[in-house]
Amino acid sequence: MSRTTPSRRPLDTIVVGAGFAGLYMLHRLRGLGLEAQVLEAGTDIGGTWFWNRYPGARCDIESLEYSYSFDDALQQEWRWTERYASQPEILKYIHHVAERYDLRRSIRLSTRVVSAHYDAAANLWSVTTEHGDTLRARFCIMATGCLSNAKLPEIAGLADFEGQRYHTGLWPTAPVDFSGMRVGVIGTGSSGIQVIPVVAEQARELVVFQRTPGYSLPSRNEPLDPEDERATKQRYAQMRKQARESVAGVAGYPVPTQSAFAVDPAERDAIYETHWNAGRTSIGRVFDDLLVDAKANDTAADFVRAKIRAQVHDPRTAAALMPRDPIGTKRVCLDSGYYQAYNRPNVRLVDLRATPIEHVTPRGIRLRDGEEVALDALIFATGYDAMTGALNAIDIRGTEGIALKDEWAAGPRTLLGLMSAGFPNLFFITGPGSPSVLSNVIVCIEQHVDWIADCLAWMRERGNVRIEATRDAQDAWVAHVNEVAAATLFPVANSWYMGANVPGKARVFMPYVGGVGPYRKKCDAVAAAGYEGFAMASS
Ligand code: NA7
Repeated sequence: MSRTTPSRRPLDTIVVGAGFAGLYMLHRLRGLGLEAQVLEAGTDIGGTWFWNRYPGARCDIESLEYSYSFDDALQQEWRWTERYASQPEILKYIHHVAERYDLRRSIRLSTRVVSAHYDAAANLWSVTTEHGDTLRARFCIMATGCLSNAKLPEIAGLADFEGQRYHTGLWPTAPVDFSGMRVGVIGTGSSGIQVIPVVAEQARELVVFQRTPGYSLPSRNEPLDPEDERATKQRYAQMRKQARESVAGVAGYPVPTQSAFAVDPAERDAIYETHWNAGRTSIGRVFDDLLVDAKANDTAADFVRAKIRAQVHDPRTAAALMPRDPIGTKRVCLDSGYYQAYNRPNVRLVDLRATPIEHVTPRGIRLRDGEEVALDALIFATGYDAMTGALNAIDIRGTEGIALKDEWAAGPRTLLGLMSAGFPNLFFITGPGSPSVLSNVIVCIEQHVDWIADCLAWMRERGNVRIEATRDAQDAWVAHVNEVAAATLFPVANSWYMGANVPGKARVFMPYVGGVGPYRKKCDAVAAAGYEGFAMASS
């Protein structure tokens, strides 16, 4: 690895993506004296927080925790204004970080990567962009995000619609005003639940097309109290440590130690009530059997269903909004006035289980019962080809030209979510097989970036230039990931964790459910044992 490389010679590293992961990776690589080029498809940095600028977009992890921890001066000096930060504020933070560490000079914007091919003879990755130019580097690091490949629904006639069209994950940079318009929203996951109450206030009419109702709890978002902020910042080191050792990357969620049936029903409901009032998604983790025992899960699910029912005036709408999956097997949402939006006279819910969409027409949506819902604008809050979508969108080829897409046809195969056998010197940040989307992802991003940076430093000290996951270690890790998932209720739901939202995608539980803290320990142990399970080479 060279420390200074003329631009036409191969780089040390290419990083794909300039979101939270890519930016911190760049900072760490610079710290090691490695030359890095970041390639970013967007017209600006920010990743998820660049693309998801729909009205109401907000983080569902508290701002004091959903932020970098690598520099105490940064975390002490940055001031968050709300308990849960809005998209504009998070993007402002990301811009601040880029300026503060002078990152922009190594980032090429508006540059989508179309292929990444490993040249075994040269031990280099050739990365080609949409503009046709090719860069070469010893290491290629995918910071492409878990939820970055936006997905449109498979509905006939989509292209015929003559009104305005938006996807929450590809929102335009210019503000959109829905005043006076008839707007349709398809999808009621986190994004739909956030966009619906805001658009309901603007639009003349809002029609929500719901396929599967989810669980949402009130966020109880509020301005950050300066005293609370000061107190939190005083114990930041301890809080960050707790988050790193926790199950979900968030401090203050003690690991549950008792069954939902260890307490009587009145006491249980009182406990649920406390969590309902806390403005967090902790309700699904109160007891140790909620995610493994369907009957235990029902006690929490029934509690939340009753709360939903109580918020919605029209009994038919309330009934259609009742979720049926076990609570927690799809991401539990936090909202600001979602259920109340259905009490507005200009908002209507169409339950697609009862009345499916026949097709989209130039003027709206025709339902199977013959009604045509007239619309001026359609918002797709239909999610992502999650976890593997952004990687499979790039033609990634490893040794002997094998395609990552083919290797992963029956589900992603990685060692620790960090590398895949057959693809030397290619790293994934928060890849499938790591806790990633089941956690406060910033904690996992920092952990992966640090692990990769330490690994590169370790290799350089020993003159190693090549690292690859071994098949045996990878097989064992994939088996472990599947085994822990199979012991939970997660595989029961048709979730994007399972690839169930993409027709033809293998139904495999992709993230690692073993917990952020235990996972970190495993990664650290592997590194301490000289990167056990990874093969290294010095030429
Ligand atoms: P999600 O959570 O994948 O939600 C997508 C929603 O769109 C969900 O309600 C889907 O229903 C619905 N959907 C998808 N396809 C269709 C079709 N064809 N017809 C009707 N409805 C459809 O994506 P989000 O963007 O809300 O959230 C993703 C993550 O981002 C979230 O977990 C946070 O981590 C941040 P389904 O449930 O599949 O029946």
